[in-house]
Amino acid sequence: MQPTFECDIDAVPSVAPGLETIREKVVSGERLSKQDGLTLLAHPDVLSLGALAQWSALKRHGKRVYYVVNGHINYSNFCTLSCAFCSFYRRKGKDRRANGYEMPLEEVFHHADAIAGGGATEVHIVGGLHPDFAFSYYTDMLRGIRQRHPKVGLKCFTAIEIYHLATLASLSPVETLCALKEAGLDTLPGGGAEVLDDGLRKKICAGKETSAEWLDLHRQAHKLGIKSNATLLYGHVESSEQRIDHLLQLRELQDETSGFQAFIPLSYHPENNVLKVERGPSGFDEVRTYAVSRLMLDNFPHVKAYWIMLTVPIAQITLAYGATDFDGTVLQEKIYHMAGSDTPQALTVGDLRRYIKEAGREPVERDHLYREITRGAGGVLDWVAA
Ligand code: V47
Repeated sequence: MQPTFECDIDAVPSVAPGLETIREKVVSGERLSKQDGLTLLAHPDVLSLGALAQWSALKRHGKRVYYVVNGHINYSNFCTLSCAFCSFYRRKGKDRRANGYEMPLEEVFHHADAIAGGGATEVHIVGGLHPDFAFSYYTDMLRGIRQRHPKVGLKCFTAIEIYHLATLASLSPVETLCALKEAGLDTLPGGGAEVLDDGLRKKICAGKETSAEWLDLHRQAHKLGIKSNATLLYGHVESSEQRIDHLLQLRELQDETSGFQAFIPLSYHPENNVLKVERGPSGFDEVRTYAVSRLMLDNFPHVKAYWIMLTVPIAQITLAYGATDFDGTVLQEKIYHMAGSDTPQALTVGDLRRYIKEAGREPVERDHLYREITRGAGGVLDWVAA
């Protein structure tokens, strides 16, 4: 039998010695400083971090935890970059490794049909920086899916892909975003942020846009009314200070635009790439990073548990460490599976709801804009008024 979940939001969370001042700040709504972030990251008592982050999550959303019925399309892994942490990319014509692929648009549409046919409200599309696809490949992709599935949210292309498309189209990044929006783009995923530290970027993703450029692309998207997410790739060669500085830069941009919907900590998977790290982050580091993210990013609506890379059990535990979004049914993910993730390729809605309930929370289906959804007989969608 499941124990009942009782959490009194009016009760002050109890914490280990050394965290009392931070607790007072959290409870009174005072913003945490860089030093607070470093103190939290270094603190050995993860249960205290969980108590604080869970209190903060419950204060925002009550017991509600959101999930989305979605699918991923990774249209090609050919890429002009060779990021050291990435196991997904292949250099077209220059790579002796197998598994390079690219999808003709008909194949993309076929996958989109399967995802939408399974009741999805969001399709997440990203790929490598393909060396010879034309800009029209991307706009035709969006138009084609939009025409076939007018209601499905299209969360497509990282900031890094958008810069690449801007070069292809000889447009500015803002003009490129406008053209993609006109073709059907709804929101941007949070990829490509890695760690917002230019010295480190030179080591782990040489040739990729700078931190300021990643932030500016999201700033411009937000100004155009395009909501987005942000990620942090952690648990490799970055320092604690770099992690916290990353969060502070995101928090500052969110103060300016309010355009981020969710933050996703991405734990590093070390297989099949050249960034020499013996193992990825431990379970303790994962839940600690979730809690610290929830507490530092006081202006982000959600921290998202991406079970594909966390594993389902750890993802479920992050619901006690500040996560309020459990992403998602995720049909057909490739990036993590090529980096050694052995999680399943998809979960059913029944699985997702059960995992959330087991954590003592109430599952709430959302769409790509976090509008609540109810499904009538036969899975017919009904958007609950915001
Ligand atoms: O930017 C690549 C990461 C990201 C590895 O916005 C790796 O809802 C760990 O951004 N180990 C792409 N991480 C995925 C992404 C994402 C995922 C889920 C949801 C959302 C969202 C966005 O994957 C890349 C990079 O940071 N990545 N290789 C690896 N070996």
